[in-house]
Amino acid sequence: MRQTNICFLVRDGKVLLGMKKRGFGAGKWNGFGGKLAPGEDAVAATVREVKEEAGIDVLAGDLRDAGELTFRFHENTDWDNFCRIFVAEEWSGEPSESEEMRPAWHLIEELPFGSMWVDDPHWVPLVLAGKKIRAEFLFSPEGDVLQSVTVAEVPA
Ligand code: 6OG
Repeated sequence: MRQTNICFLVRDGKVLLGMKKRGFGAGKWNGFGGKLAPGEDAVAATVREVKEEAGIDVLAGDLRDAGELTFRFHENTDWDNFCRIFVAEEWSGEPSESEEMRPAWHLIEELPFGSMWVDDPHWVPLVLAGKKIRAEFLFSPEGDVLQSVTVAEVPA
């Protein structure tokens, strides 16, 4: 299964999300992240993706491990991915738009769920509240309907 990662930058009750401009999940707000490159671990890949997609420098030691997600799709198994979640409250630099993402700050209390993946309401608020989770989602073939949801809080 594809190994991916996702990272949320959090400060003052707000979270930085990126509007995905192309590829998988285009048109949706999401955390920053992507696939692991060969030989990379999840932390190194997250540091690289946050820089590439948002122009932000985050240190490996400032990434909090907020758990993991397993996404499965009927038929489209090449969309399946196992995703490590990270949250950072310290970084340097100002967000800047990349070819892949347009970053913007959102109030944590007012997340734009109408333009996010349908799984997100089940777990994003938990990780932004400081929890560590393990979750599994089964999607319809088109990726727009959830057929099963399992979310568990795990010890940090
Ligand atoms: P690239 O293909 O752009 O990496 N990702 C998901 N994020 C959410 N919220 N829900 C999903 O449900 C997701 N599936 C994948 C992982 C894809 C990026 O999108 C995340 C990566 O950060 C299906 O390289």
